[in-house]
Amino acid sequence: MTAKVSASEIRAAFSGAMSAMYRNEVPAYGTLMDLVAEVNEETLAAQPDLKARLDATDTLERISEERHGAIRLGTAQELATMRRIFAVMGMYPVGYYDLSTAGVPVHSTAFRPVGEEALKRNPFRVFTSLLRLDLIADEALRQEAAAVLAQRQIFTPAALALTEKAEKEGGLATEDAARFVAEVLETFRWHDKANVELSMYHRLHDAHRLIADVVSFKGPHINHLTPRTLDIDKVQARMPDYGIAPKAVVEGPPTRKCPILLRQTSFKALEEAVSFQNGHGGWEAGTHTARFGEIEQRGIALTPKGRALYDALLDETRKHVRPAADGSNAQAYEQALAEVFKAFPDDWAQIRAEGLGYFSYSLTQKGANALPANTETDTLIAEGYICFDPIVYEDFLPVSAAGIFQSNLGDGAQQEFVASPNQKRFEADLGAAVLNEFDHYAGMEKASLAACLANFTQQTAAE
Ligand code: OOG
Ligand code: NI
Repeated sequence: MTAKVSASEIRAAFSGAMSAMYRNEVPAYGTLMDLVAEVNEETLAAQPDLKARLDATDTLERISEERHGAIRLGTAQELATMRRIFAVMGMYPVGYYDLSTAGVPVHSTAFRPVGEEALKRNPFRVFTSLLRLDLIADEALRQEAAAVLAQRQIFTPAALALTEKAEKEGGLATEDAARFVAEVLETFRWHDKANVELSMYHRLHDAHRLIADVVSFKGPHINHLTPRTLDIDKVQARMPDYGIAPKAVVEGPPTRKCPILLRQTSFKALEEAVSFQNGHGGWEAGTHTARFGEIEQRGIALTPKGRALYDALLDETRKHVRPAADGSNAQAYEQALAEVFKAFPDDWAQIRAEGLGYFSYSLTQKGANALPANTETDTLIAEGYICFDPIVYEDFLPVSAAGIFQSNLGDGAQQEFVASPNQKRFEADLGAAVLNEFDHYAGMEKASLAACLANFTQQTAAE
């Protein structure tokens, strides 16, 4: 039997290939990457402590690499097949996000590596949305859109064959893995020739811009990639100097000493030339706006209690000031956000004491030398035997995601849908249940504490 390439290696190769393709397709994205690398370098130079910490826990040279991308699929079958393809790369569906409440007719999950080792090797994930034609009022248009989608095949025959092979044989050998990456990349490629006529595109677009984006094309073009920044405010502020237009506000929590969850911002999607079918076997010129670049900065994963507080504070902020798409009240929004979030503790020990966040526990030198028996965890911490570090949030936030969607659908594209989360339907279409992210973080926390305390049992047993 030939040796198999690990799923994480395939994912790393895929993430690299995707990055190269997207930079080439969207030059503004390359500019954003350069800006992110520059700001990350400055931040590390100014904060030697941060640099030392990242050096110990992360791979410093990969700090500015892509952390995620996003696609929008049209049918249940596309989603189910995508799940099998991502599984070959060690990416599994985590979380369910209903975006209907935010005026976007999709629901989503994030395919991502699960577990510390895999995340460390390569954290690349893909936010994957499924279009919900059921939210479109116009029955005739809904049927036409479904008919167009039923005609397309977004995967290459070789991608499907290699996925089957990987499933049967428990992985892929070197050559097959390389071929797999190249074939799967095809699904994410941009197509400047539309599947539909311009008149149909306009009708889809009028129903919702996102429907036009999904239905009009041969495949689910990657619509953005997202590197990690160590200072999101700085990158946001500098984007205009680099000739790229940032969205109005940074999504998520405000700037804090102890970062929580996820902050993200993007540059606005570009208008690109597209050829539409003219109905006589020829083409007619038009444009479409879909592709952009995004950046993210992550903080601690919150417990259900912490998350409820976060959601409540965000809600309250937005009751005072709703960020306008044109940026006219961006400053007022940021001020309100900072003010309201004063109610969220900004100190690790307090966040831990109040049960708001998940932490990873480890023994200090003192604890490794000798761990006193039958002692409460809090006492072991207070006396310096055990220390705790925040567990990083690896998932997404529906309000933030909606903000990213909206800013790229153009101003004035706001639309109301009846809130209709339907996780059961999504999972039936996916062909699997999504993992619950809270269970996952709680498990990591518990395991880290158990590992500390196991040390204690071993020592006493040896005595
Ligand atoms: C996905 C938007 C959501 C994020 O980072 O929250 C997202 C999309 O526009 O397709 O990527
Ligand atoms: Ni994103």
